[in-house]
Amino acid sequence: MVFVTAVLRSAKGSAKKRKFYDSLRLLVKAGPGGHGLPKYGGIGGDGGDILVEGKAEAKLKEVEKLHPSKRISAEPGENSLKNRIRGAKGSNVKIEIPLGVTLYDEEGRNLGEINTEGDQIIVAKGGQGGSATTGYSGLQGQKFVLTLDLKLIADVGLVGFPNAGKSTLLSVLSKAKPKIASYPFTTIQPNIGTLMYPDLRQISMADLPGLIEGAHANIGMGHRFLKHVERTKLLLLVVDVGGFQLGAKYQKRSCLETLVLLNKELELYKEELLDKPAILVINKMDLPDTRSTFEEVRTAARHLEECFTAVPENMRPTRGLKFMRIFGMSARSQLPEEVETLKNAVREVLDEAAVGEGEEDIEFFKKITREYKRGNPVLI
Ligand SMILES: Nc1nc2c(ncn2[C@@H]2O[C@H](COP(=O)(O)OP(=O)(O)OP(=O)(O)O)[C@@H](O)[C@H]2O)c(=O)[nH]1
Ligand SMILES: [Mg+2]
Repeated sequence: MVFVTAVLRSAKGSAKKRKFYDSLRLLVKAGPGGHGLPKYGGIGGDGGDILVEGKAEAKLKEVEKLHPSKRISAEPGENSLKNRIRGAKGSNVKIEIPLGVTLYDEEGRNLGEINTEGDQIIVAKGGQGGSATTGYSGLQGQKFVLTLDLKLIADVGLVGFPNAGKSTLLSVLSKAKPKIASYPFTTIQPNIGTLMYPDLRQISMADLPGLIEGAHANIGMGHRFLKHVERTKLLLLVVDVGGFQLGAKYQKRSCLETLVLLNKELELYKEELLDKPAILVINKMDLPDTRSTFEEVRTAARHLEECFTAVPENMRPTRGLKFMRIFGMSARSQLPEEVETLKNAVREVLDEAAVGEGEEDIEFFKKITREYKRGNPVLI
């Protein structure tokens, strides 16, 4: 018994150490305005604001360390004085936060996103200084619970059921050393690896915890991690050619069923995810008798919508993912030819997608030039 407790404690401790900070709540309180001086018509200084600024190397964990009470207050504005009729503004507080953070107020309203170094958003505005219009009392600053929600930014996101070989694949495509094991939910926090190319091009790839049926409704590791997929430009779906079974009590899903179910989970979470370019890897091809399943899944994946009948009606997606490339491979075998082919395909598909984006820009500029020539300048 002692032994079990000790093991549990140490497991708990290590999980704590490895905690991945992707969300932080802070009570922000902007400074109140200083009081005015009625006798002289003096105006109090405005209270200090609280603002956030994007910094590539910032970490939410560090923000928490700097503000362990999770309360951040800005200074009040100075009162109007006889010898200083206009009170000085209270100092602002700037919180440096990582890129890829969305800000929410306590009602869940989106206050904006920080995606680029130096981006700034005033989250809580200081109170106005007291003047004739306020009866010379300084007004209170804004005060609320701010949520900082971090979504990873990676070029490619690995998506798949647990145990499909996502982490193994990341470890063979990059130098990352994620934990790999033969049980589901080995990955409990996202890992990012970098794919390096001979011409020094680098592509980042995020290995995410496995998804299971109901992930959109937060079953399994679920929703919490699906949000990271939103920020990637390319989805790399990994399915186990042998299918998936969570445990003896659960229904076994064939390889094709897992693919359709992943499609469904992505769709239920956010339909736009289905518009992202995608690559499919049918993994574990080293296992015996996998050829016919591979052929079946490859053919089906080319027109996925036609195969939705493979799953019960309530699990069917309405729209299918479009795979730009489909591969069968064995991540564990690390065959250089397979690894190189996939690595190059990732790059090609990202580049093809980027060309698409460029074309949209060209269309946009053509449109504003046309409007401009017609004498209708367009505000951008
Ligand atoms: N036979 C075979 N086994 C593989 C292959 N790729 C991965 N595995 C094994 O499958 C198991 C799961 O691999 P992981 O890379 O941890 O799978 P994962 O998708 O990251 O799993 P989660 O983190 O739980 O979502 C490990 O035992 C791997 O060694 C493969 O190509 N062939
Ligand atoms: Mg993993």
